[in-house]
Amino acid sequence: MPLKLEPIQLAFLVCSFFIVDFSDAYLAPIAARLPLKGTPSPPGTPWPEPMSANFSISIATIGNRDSITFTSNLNNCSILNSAFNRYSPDLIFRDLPVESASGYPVFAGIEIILPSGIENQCGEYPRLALEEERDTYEKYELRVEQDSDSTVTAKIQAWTVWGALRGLETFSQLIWQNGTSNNFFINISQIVDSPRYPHRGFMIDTARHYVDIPVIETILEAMSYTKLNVLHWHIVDDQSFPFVSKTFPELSAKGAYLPELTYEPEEVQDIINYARDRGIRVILEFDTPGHTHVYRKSFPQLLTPCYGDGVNPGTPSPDKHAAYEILDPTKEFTYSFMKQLFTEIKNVTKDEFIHLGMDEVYYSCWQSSPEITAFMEQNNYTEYSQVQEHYTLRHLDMVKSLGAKPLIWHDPLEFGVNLDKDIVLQVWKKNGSDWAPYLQHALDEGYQVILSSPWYLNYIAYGETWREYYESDPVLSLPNITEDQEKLILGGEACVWAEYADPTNLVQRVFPYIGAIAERLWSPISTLDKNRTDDAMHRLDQHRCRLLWRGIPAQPIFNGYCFPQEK
Ligand code: CP6
Repeated sequence: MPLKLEPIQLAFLVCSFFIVDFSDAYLAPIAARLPLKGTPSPPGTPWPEPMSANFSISIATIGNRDSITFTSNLNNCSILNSAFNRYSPDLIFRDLPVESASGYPVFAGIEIILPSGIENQCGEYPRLALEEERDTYEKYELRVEQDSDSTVTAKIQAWTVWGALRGLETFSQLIWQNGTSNNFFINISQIVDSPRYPHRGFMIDTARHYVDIPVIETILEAMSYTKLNVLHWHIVDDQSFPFVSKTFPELSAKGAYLPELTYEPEEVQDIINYARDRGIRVILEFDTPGHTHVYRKSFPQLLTPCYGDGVNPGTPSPDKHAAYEILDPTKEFTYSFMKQLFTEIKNVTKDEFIHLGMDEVYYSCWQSSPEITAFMEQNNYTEYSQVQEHYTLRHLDMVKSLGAKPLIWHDPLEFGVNLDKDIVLQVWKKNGSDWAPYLQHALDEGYQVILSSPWYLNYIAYGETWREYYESDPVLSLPNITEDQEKLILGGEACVWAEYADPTNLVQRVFPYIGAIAERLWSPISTLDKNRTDDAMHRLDQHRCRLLWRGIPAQPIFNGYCFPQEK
């Protein structure tokens, strides 16, 4: 059967040579957004942009709702089976009846091809790919091709189950609906894809506001639509302690906002497993020695007592923020308590990394304390940074002795604390809008880094703020970066500090803007070539509509509407 063109395909074919006025019937959503800069993307364009993709204008029709069938040479793999259930007719077609369009080859299913002998991966958790694995860990090749019997099949070849999941997501994005008809199509295409960075994360903060578990699951599901692979869970902070520790139940009994607003260890593990099914790691953060005010409610002896006005002796307007929120580094009790707590955390988490915080250690309370002064004299310390170093190094050693890899915010480096080079630093600071010197500093000192400074999603502003996220590039922003330093960049994380975010606005705040960051971390640097941000706008807009299609309440990024059948 010859391959035919739909008018919309023709429009895009012609468009690559001439500027054409798109027909409203096929391109209503895009037309409603005109005039826009950049080149509109054909329907079925995936986000984030693959490393390499070749889309033919030849298309196949989807026969009916049950045409999306899966086969694999890896049998009984629960991770794959759960993915086959997720990429369901409901996800792809919502509740629409699907009708075969006559005159086209018919789509006949998806085949997953994995290397033999990797069955054990189906019982594992995703992890940070080792340097030598980076080219294959999440790589997939996706071919939509016409077979000899003239049906069309999709073949996904991958090297790990995680790569197969990425390929399935891309596959699901290739299917497009022809206008408001019940005809769905997929283009003949070849895609070879692998991420630029192995760590592509999102940080949630469940201490400033509690986030119910279904909302966390929605976030994880939507993260998988954009190939993000790390949930960094900033689970406790000054304001509340929602994690239920079996060793120290008083922490949440007194520190959670309400007894119901907590996460049992079993619930944390359920979330870890939910994430695992989507190829997402969960890294738990228990922030110390700062941001620990909440421990005062149950274990006040853990905190450094502040003197005078509670902060600085003789200071007329105390900075209440700094009062009673830094652990007491002079007491053995602090270290033995933390060892017990982190032993429990190590047993709950499945990831080799634990985030230890270490950010924003204010010295004012220590400065007010005669015990700290005596401790410094005893140890021959002349700087408060040496007190910070004392706590930091003991805590890092303890967590390493439990078999975990520490990840911390980069503050200790900025305060001159000497750290081992096996510590991964997360760079969050910026000076005005200038963050590159902080990243360069960490690289100059030889640390592996995760970048967050340009990617705070907690700000709201009138305008196209996603463009700045999109154009913030860890490599292009550092004019003096060396090749060896480039290898130290593991990736990045978007963060929502949740003082002003809770389940009423969190998902909308994050999606689809986080897509801009996800593409920066997944796709080749060529997505930053001249005017490509304008092109990306069309694709991100399409991705936002896809999120709505799948039930994620993603914010608009510009004027217009998504589905003719809705508005
Ligand atoms: N909470 C914790 C925060 C912040 C940090 N740690 C933070 C403060 C200001 C900005 C960004 C983040 N709210 N625990 C710093 C990592 Cl602008």
